[in-house]
Amino acid sequence: MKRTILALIILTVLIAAGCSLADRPTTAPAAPGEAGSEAAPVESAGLSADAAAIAQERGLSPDDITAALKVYQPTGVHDEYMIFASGGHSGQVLVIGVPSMRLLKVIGVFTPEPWQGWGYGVGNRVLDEGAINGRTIRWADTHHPALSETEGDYDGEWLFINDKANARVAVIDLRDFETKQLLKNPVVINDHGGTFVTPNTEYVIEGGQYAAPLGWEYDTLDNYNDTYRGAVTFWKFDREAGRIDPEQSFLIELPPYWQDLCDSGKQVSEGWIFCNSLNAERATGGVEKGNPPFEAGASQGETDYMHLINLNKAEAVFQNGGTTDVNGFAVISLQTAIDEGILYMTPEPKSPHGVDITPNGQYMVVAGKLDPHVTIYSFEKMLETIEAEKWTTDDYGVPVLALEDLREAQVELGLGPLHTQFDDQGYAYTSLFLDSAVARWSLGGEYADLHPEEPWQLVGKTSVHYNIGHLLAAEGDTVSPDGKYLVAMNKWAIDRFAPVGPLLPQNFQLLDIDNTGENMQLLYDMPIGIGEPHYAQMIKADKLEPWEVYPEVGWDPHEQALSPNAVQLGEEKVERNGSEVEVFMTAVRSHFTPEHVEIEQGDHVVWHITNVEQALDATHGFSIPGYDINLSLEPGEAATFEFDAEAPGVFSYYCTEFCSALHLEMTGYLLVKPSGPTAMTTE
Ligand code: RUQ
Ligand code: CUA
Repeated sequence: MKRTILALIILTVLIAAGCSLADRPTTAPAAPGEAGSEAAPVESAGLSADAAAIAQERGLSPDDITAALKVYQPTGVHDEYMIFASGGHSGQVLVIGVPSMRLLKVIGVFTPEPWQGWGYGVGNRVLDEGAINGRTIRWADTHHPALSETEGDYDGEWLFINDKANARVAVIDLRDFETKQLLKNPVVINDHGGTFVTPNTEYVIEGGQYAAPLGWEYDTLDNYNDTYRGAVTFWKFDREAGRIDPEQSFLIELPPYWQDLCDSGKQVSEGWIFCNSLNAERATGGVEKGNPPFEAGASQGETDYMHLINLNKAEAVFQNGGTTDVNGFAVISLQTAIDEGILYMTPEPKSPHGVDITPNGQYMVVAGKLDPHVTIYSFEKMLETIEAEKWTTDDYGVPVLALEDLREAQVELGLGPLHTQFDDQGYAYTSLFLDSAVARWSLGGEYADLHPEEPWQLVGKTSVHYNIGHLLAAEGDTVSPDGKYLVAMNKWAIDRFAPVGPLLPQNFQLLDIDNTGENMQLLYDMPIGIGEPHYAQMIKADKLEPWEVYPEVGWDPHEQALSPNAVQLGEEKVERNGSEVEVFMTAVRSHFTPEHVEIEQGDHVVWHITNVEQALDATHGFSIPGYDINLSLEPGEAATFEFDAEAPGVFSYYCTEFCSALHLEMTGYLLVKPSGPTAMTTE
């Protein structure tokens, strides 16, 4: 009997998690034009005879034609929005234009990126900051990018992203779209619910995931309840310095409940942080020992816990020295968090995933993977309940506020609700993983006047292809969402694209949400051929002010300042000091100076190059074969790299960017003369 129940639980969870093949679409690929309602004659779209003939020949429906017209960007016309998307396992960030869905850039972050010279010479010093226990880590599982905010709105200045696998956080400067800092969390080994920022980017939040002893200590799973812990980290961002300051950062110890996603309070709820969790059962797995597998064990209970964290109080405790030290990092203990009124919890239905705060900051929206509803909690009711000291406690003594006391509404949406975004017309949008759909539903409270429907109701659903994870609307997680566009980030592509072997691309689908009511038109499919993107944010492109070229010739992008090693035209030279050789080189169309660098085997070489150009797009590359050197020198950029000339021989260095008609001539010889008696030299 017990076994049957276990089997049933496992089956339910498997199906719910989308692991069953039965819930995958098995239909043949859609025929062109199928997305359109009926095959109405193309003339109804009012096309010219030429255009109508093309549409006819390609089998395009009127809906296809409007979709095409909504996304097409004539040559030279820039996109209205820009998406910053996680690059998943690639460890990078993808930049995509909307509505065209054209890939604009892949930003090298945690992983070497040859075109940008990221990790082959100069990039190493940032990548090396991400080392763990002295081990170089050259990949990451990036999940949640976060644009910097001012008063709860994207300001276009900075971008942050987490590495779930290794609990690392990166800082990217949007003046040059380059990564400036990688940080390894010294207390936890993995994360998930990050990065998110507070409304003025004072803090970059990194939520936890799989509980473990803090500080990467060892303990057996028998002691799970006592020594395993969850965590949420608050990284202090220093805008002036353009860096996170670990000295001003701290972490709060949490019960071992597998904290999942987090979101920052805003407007009325500014100063609070909300994180959900998914294993209140504290299951420890061990299916091979006859225990329930994690997926069943962690899904037994009816509810998990949303964590309600008072950041203002936590900050005060940190500033008053109320922390302990773990691996040199400030930690607010669980007991302190309880005693100081920093931490409360409230139940949330079955294995929740996303927690998203409405633009006015008044509601926390939680979606449960195994529950067909979204649950809407009221921030005001939360404050009242805390004020009234009305709570029970969990096993660790954390105050637990009753769900009924905080609940504002519950809306039934469909199967597998995950994440929620907002628009400017009083609607929320929730991804439905199992239904493979985007649900539009109406918000209540002060939003009720913005739309014609009753508050807290499902309004419409649009099918997407397939198994959507996150979704993002234009500025859809800020205090002032734009509406207009929504992108479904689909985990499975199945039949959407021409086959490319067993590993299929993921599918970003663009939806038009610039209207009210049921109708959200699916406009475009964009295959993503790298990593597994998770979250992304969409910003109005005119909020970004990236540099066209570096501000001065000889600029060091890492320091964002003029480099002391800048080389100006006419100052090129090679200096020797014992076995130390220093090269000062310039690059300009279409030559390097010097073109001969003659050194001895065993020399240590420090090599500076400045691209002295200030013309838009006049980038040069620089590579030395055999020495793993590859740089990208954007206009004005100065770079320095070092190596030991261990291998003798003739190495032709050359420019790797097709910069001019005489690009192939942009080359030179590195002559490394063998030391000692040699066979190779003539004589
Ligand atoms: S999450 S699995 Cu953002 Cu839905 Cu990482
Ligand atoms: Cu410079 Cu090619």
